[in-house]
Amino acid sequence: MPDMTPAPAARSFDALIIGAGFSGLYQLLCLRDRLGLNVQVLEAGDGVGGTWYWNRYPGARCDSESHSYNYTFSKELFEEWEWSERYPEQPEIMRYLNHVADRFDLKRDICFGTRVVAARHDEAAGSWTVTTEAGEKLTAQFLITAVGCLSTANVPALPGLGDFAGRWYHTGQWPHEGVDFRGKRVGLVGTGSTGIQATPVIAEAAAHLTVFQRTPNYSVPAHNAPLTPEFRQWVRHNHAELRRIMQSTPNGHPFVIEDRSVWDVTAEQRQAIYEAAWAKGGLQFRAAFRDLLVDKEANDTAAAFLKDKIREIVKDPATAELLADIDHPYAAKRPPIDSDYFATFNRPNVTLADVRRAPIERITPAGIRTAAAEYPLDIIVFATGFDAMTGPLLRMNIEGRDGRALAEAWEAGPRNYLGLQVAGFPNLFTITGPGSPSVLCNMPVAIEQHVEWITDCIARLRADGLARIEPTEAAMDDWVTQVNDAAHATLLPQAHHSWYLGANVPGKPRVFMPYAGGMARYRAICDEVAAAGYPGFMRGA
Ligand code: N01
Repeated sequence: MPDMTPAPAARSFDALIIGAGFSGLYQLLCLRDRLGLNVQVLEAGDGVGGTWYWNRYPGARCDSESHSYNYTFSKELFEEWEWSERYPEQPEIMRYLNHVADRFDLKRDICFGTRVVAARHDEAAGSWTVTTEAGEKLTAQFLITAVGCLSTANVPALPGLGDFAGRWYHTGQWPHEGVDFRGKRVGLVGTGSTGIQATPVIAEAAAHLTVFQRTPNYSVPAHNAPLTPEFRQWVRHNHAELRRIMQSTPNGHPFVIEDRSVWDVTAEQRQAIYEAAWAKGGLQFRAAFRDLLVDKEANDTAAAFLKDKIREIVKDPATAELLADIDHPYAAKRPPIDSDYFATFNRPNVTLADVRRAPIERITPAGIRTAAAEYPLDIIVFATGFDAMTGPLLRMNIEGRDGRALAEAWEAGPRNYLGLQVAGFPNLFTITGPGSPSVLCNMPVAIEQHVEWITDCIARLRADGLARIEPTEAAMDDWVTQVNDAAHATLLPQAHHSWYLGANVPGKPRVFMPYAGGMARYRAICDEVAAAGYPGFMRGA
């Protein structure tokens, strides 16, 4: 007898939010508690944390300073939380986000362990239907992606990986129980921010570590340390001032870029400035001069200083030359900061393998074979990054009006208006999507701006008795031009192997994805659009 049980009706909400990291949590709070909407968050992980839930690799730590790596929307929340170190470590960030979720009673509206596999807009109903991996369907008027920019792991398609007799891991999908490196021969592929953080920690534990370097990278010491009680007290008493600075600087950090050119000072003064910036450490190094990211010759002075530091630190001259053989301007790729990365190559149990000149040919059952040698390994760690920015959105199979796939709309690269909405995809908002400052900014600052803009936009829509909003094609075209122009006014596109350009994923369109015009300028543009009644958007009943 056929099963006559009717399919369960789709659960219906005002808004669905995908992801429970920094952005999803705050978006939930804003829509539920400020606007009074009926909201559900869908989260693939079994807990809050987003990027930080998955990236548990050894040494995982944020490169924003801790007092700026938090929400600022609540003075009370800001003042009651105390970070322990200059840069927050992954477990501490998880504690912070759990604290926020509990403090604002957010978890009751989050479905954990729920991965979204499809989202389709229904024009007649004016709603989105979201399908989960378990087959459940949920509908909502508004769909907001809070999926992060770096959440789709990029495991290189190396032949033979399936035959490897040891264990392999991607840093962005790290096992919760950790990995025991003791007595093991470990190969680490990738020298971006992740590889540079993980290398010293794995080297301490493993019998031997081989670092497979394709593109050498700059790195500035983090100089991580416990925060003093005096500093913590200063932070607690300066919420408004810190928020003001972070909201007014191009990268959303709590420091200002020096208003001087590399060419305003003598070579000796410049050297002293770089030495002081090196001694201070962190991302602030690139704030030493205002023209480091726009004038190649100015940038060359910083690049030369940093390469000299590598040669000073690394004792073996051949290894030092390989590490310092950097072919992109400083900070044109995301600049890593480290704790003893270069010094780690002085350890007797660490080897550097140059896979730019001698590429990896295949994974064998015993290890990694390059064009030059075979490296026997027990464990391979892929610190090979992410299908950044577009990857997390495209893998959800989003279909807008008339079933048009986002993947098709973005075939030649992402196109949207203000990094927030896509024509043909009504009421879909993408927090920190491509076309917004996102990864070029201290993320919580970028996230708060987007969440608050989206919240105000929905509130205005409802107050005006309207039900839908989407941008015009013309507004999108203009914004794509602005995103391009902003990138090309800087040196950023000169790093031809950068994930900002999608260059790390074979076959991905080479388009500079984030908006490089600076967070403060971007905020002003978004605010002007809202204040003017949303020109460039179509709002309707
Ligand atoms: O990834 P990446 P990541 N064979 O793409 C190499 C944030 N983050 O995870 O440059 C050999 O930067 C690749 O080489 P190449 C931060 O925004 C922040 O390190 O493509 N090598 C590169 O060396 C960061 O930028 C923090 O030639 C291969 C590396 O793998 C972003 O996340 C910490 C390869 C990937 O570097 C991503 O960083 C960590 C192959 N087939 C991450 N494929 C902090 O806050 C790729 N590579 C501190």
